[in-house]
Amino acid sequence: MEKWINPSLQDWGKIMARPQIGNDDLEKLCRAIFMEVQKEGDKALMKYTWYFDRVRIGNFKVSEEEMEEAEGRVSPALKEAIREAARNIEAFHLKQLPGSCEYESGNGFRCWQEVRGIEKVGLYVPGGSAPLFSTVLMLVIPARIAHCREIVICTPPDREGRVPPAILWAARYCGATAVYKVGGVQAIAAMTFGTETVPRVFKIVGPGNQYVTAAKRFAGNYGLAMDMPAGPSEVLIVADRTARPEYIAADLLSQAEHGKDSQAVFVSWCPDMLEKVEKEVKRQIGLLPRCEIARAAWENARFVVFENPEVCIQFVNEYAPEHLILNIENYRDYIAAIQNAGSVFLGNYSPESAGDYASGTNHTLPTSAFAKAYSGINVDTFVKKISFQEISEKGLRYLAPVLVTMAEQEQLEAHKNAVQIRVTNKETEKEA
Ligand code: HSO
Ligand code: ZN
Repeated sequence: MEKWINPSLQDWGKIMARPQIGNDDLEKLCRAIFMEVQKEGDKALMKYTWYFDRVRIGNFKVSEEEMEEAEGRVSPALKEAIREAARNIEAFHLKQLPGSCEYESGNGFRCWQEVRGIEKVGLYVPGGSAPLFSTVLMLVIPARIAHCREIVICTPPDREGRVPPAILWAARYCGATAVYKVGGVQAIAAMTFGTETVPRVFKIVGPGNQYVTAAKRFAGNYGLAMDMPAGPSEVLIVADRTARPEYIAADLLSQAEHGKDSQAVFVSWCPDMLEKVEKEVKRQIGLLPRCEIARAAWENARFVVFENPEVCIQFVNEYAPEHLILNIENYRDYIAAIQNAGSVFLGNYSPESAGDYASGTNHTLPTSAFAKAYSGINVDTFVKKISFQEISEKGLRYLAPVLVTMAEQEQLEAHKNAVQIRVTNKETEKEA
């Protein structure tokens, strides 16, 4: 852990540095795999699944029998927990569904906008040491609320060629159309072109490692949309003396246990809080089953004392954390000043874990300061908007002088004609 006391502005860059993501080699790898998947389809998926995941898969689509088997392998307690989480996530995301809007000019024309779900979306659910089935809820539920017609999931198989039962159960429960046992760059390529078994989609959404992220960017060359680039997970906690050091330590460690590259940042204007939190972290970290990962991540942790609350908030907005926890007494006073963050947790009783799983907010969020320009996953991620207009003859006559003047200035004669051909007086035409 690195400690800073009242760092000067020049040092902020060092404090805020995240691990670099993206490089040329990844693009080369993507190009090779994409080309092969485009040409060879499933055959290429089999080759790369053997190469990267060390398993031979005959059929990538999770079968009905596998789904049934998963049903029996998920405990009733976990099913009930998933149901409650899904209820909250659904209720919150339902509120996000955008409606149509209209402009009525009063001069014979009107414009409006309608919302449509993206027809086919591909959701990527990462594998790894502890597969996070909660991500299934966070991706499928908003896609379903947005009325996406086809919601497919790609997720890597384990060495036995299986997908964790909780992922399959959650996928079916939340309403995914199908699950495919394929991960990595090859999965993204499969959803870009479509293969014999994996369907082509229009947008790819979901977290992933640097390979998956590079592949999502690469899919843009073929017209696919994506959600946002993903980097290692991070949390920034701001606390004052009303905060409980043991809570802060627990939250920092819940971040640290995600991965060795996770980043936990703690800032305060109360210097004594730093010592207290550090002591708590030392006590709690050794008790964690994933303490090896947490200890490695702790190397990237940063503890910073700033002059006052205002400077803390200024730092928050510069850092643009994926998760922000405001553990301060009068946190409401600071909400309006928060400009850049993925998701914010307020007060002593809002741990990040609540939003990770079940309170209703989404946990797929912008990392690496992308919160300056990107939102986390929400219903908007899965919709697009179409604009309409209806102009009456009277309306076009009203607009004609504007349109003609502008078309003349841009020297686009055909544009001008398209207006004039409609408004030129029929009687005058006959006489001419
Ligand atoms: N904190 C992670 C999400 C997660 N945590 C899933 C537990 N399971 C990234 O926001
Ligand atoms: Zn988490």
